[in-house]
Amino acid sequence: MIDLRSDTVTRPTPAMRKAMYEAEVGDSVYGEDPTVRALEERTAEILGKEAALFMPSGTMSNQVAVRCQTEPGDEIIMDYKTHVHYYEVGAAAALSGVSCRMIHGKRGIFSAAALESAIRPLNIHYPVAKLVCIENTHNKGGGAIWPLTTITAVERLARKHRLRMHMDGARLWHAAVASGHPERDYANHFDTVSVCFSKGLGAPIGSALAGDQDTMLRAERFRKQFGGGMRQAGIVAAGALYALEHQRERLAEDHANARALAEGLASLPGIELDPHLVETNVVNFRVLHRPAPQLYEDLKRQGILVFATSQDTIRAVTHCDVSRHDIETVLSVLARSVT
Ligand code: TLP
Repeated sequence: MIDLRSDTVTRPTPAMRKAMYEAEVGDSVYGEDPTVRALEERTAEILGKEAALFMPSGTMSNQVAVRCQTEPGDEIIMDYKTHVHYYEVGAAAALSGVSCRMIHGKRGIFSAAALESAIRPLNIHYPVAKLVCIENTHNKGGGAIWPLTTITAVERLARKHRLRMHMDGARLWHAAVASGHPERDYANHFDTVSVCFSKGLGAPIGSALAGDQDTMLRAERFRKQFGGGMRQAGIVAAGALYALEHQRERLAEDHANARALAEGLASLPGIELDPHLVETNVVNFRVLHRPAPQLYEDLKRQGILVFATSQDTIRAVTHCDVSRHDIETVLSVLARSVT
């Protein structure tokens, strides 16, 4: 199978498994797992933050970030297709008791002006806005990278209104490699940043939330409350640490493969997409002449997995287990299947 459903499907390499096998471990809830601590320190260093906390999943990192920066009844503001709201099972409402105020951005990205119109004045009828969330790269936005100038303007406005800033950086590594701006240049603008090790970086499990010491102390309590306090987690942290040190640079290959896929797709008659919009490893395209779920089934029968994201759109994500040869195979199968 060529699996383009997501970059979450990657398998650990033999070298990564060896690092996991050999990991020194301890009870991480007591702060005694040396491998978890090493991963947290390295993550904080890369992001330029005081501290980081290892988490079981990106969803938990995001939701702990929401919980530790809001109180029930508050409001958080983000683009309407942001993972925190769109794909996290209503957790912001269920676990933090907050409502989500939506901005209709472009490919997941919104301007300071759009944020300004979403911020309501203090009034007895309105929830109090506390947090702005942005996602970089933006998953539903087709892997779009937030320009630093836009982030800077959004932050300036958020600070003026005393709002805190969270970045879902599940794929921040991709933004850094593709833009040439190191992760910390983005992270600088945020109080909290979540990152994932189990997507493009190829580790089997894990995420981290980073921020200042005080916020991370609060986050640690909510991680425990949400059931995310892990014990000998060094086994999995070792995979994440290996991924962090060895698999970041190679993301450029995934971006090149995504671009090759996009360019090939754009030349097929039954498909609509603009390859120039493919900046990282996510390729979203429209299927013009058949229902996307039907094309999905057809591809599956031919050994290719994609994600039908609606009746007429498909998402394909490149990652370390997909080669250039696989991309060529996918293009030749699609050329026969799209019409
Ligand atoms: N995204 C998954 C699905 O949930 C859609 C995927 O296949 O892309 N932030 C972003 C931007 C994400 O894309 C994801 C996963 C998460 C957070 C959640 O990470 P996990 O799956 O570790 O909870």
